[in-house]
Amino acid sequence: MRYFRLSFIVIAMTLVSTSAFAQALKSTAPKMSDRVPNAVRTVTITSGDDMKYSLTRITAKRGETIRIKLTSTGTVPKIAMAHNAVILKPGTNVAKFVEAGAMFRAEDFVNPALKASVLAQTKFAGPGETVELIFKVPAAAAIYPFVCTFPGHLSAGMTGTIVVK
Ligand SMILES: [Cu+2]
Repeated sequence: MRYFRLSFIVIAMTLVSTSAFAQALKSTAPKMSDRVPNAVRTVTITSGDDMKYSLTRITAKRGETIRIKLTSTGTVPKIAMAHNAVILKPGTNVAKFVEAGAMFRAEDFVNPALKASVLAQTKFAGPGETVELIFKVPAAAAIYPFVCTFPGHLSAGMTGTIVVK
């Protein structure tokens, strides 16, 4: 009799703790609506002190959402060497855009007057840091340039394109 009572208690406790556990899981799991749009594809890019993107051509589907993760693998202090990725509207003159931002360090070297040309941008990554952006690709074929706005980096070759077919 005692044995049965004991096993009853054990089963009851197991049930309680299992449902408590399930409840805890339920409350911490993010709701679908809290998440970034589903089917986000992550594209990983690195760049070091050589001021080059590891990937300069990204192909994307119309209407898809991509996340670009940019990691700096360099060692030069951030004040002198930092990298970002700024996606620009098709047809933007990239050289002129970067040149116009050179005086705007506080604005991540993006001239506020040219903000309308920016479709998405990361923050700056210093050594070992990773930054990211989310870009909802418009539903039309186009070529979107992206560039690092840190002065001097475009002339070192730090630019690429997102090709949407
Ligand atoms: Cu850079």
